[in-house]
Amino acid sequence: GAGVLTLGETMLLLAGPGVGEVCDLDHMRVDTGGAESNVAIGLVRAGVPATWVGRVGADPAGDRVLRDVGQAGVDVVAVVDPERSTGLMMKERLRDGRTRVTYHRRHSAGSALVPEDVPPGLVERSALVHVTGITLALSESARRTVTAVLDRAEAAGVPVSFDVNHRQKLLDAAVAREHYRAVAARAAVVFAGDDEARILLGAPDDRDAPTGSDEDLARGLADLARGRAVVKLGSRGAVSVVDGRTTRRAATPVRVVDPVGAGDAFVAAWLAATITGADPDSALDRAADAGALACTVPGDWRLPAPGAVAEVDADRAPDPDT
Ligand code: KDG
Repeated sequence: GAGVLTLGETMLLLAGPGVGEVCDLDHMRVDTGGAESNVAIGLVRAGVPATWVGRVGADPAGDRVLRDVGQAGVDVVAVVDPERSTGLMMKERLRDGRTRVTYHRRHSAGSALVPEDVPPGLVERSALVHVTGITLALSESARRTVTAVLDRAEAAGVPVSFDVNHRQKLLDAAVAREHYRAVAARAAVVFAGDDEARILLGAPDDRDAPTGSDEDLARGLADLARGRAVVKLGSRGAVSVVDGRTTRRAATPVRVVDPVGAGDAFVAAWLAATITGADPDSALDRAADAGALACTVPGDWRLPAPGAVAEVDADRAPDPDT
């Protein structure tokens, strides 16, 4: 296969230049972001070709999305939908250090993805298909699109990667759980935060988490999937289970500027390493380093300029959930 295929919604992103709320800010930085295109960009950066399928509106925000993802070297296969607007996301850095994300994406072009948006042959000639729980949560048709792509991948013998990426603002965990489990069961590898792993592994009528160790969570997820799982623990590092081998890594210490997108950089680096033949230990090392580096700059997929040295600050490691 040629490279990695992914699909999902990428939005225009407005972010405050520093600490402050939208109510008080005079100007915001214009950028773009979407979990799946972030992963595609990370893959290309690591030397693995990637294709992103998505839908944008016939509007300037859509133009910007297509330009950013395309200029990063990703093959863009997009439908321009004249009936709907490109989704929008705002990021504010609050005084207490937290990042607040607000979506303007209900009924957006990106959420109107349909199975026909993925051209014949595209899944079939890929080395891997990467999907996330965000697409499952966008709409019924987006969910159908993921299922159709998984059917096609299965028929063609193409492995699937699944990052849970639970977004409580889009879908309640109790509802999302069955969708996540269904996709995880068809995936060669599942990525999840510890909280997300608990959503998948908890009993359906009991939203209280199982109380196992991180390693237990990773093993539980690997059992649910086809033998491979990676649990992202933010500032506590990561644990992977690959065909029975459990690996634990501490987080790479960095000064966190913006943790959003760190999870996507982590996933991209792990997939790129694994596709190019790295062993589970070095794949986890590269993933942890990539996730940490992504925390050192604002933006969901940008990295520090080549040669820039990330400041090391052991007290401020990456946040979970990102
Ligand atoms: O994973 C980072 C994403 O949260 C961000 O880029 C936007 O896709 C996004 C989402 O739905 O939150």
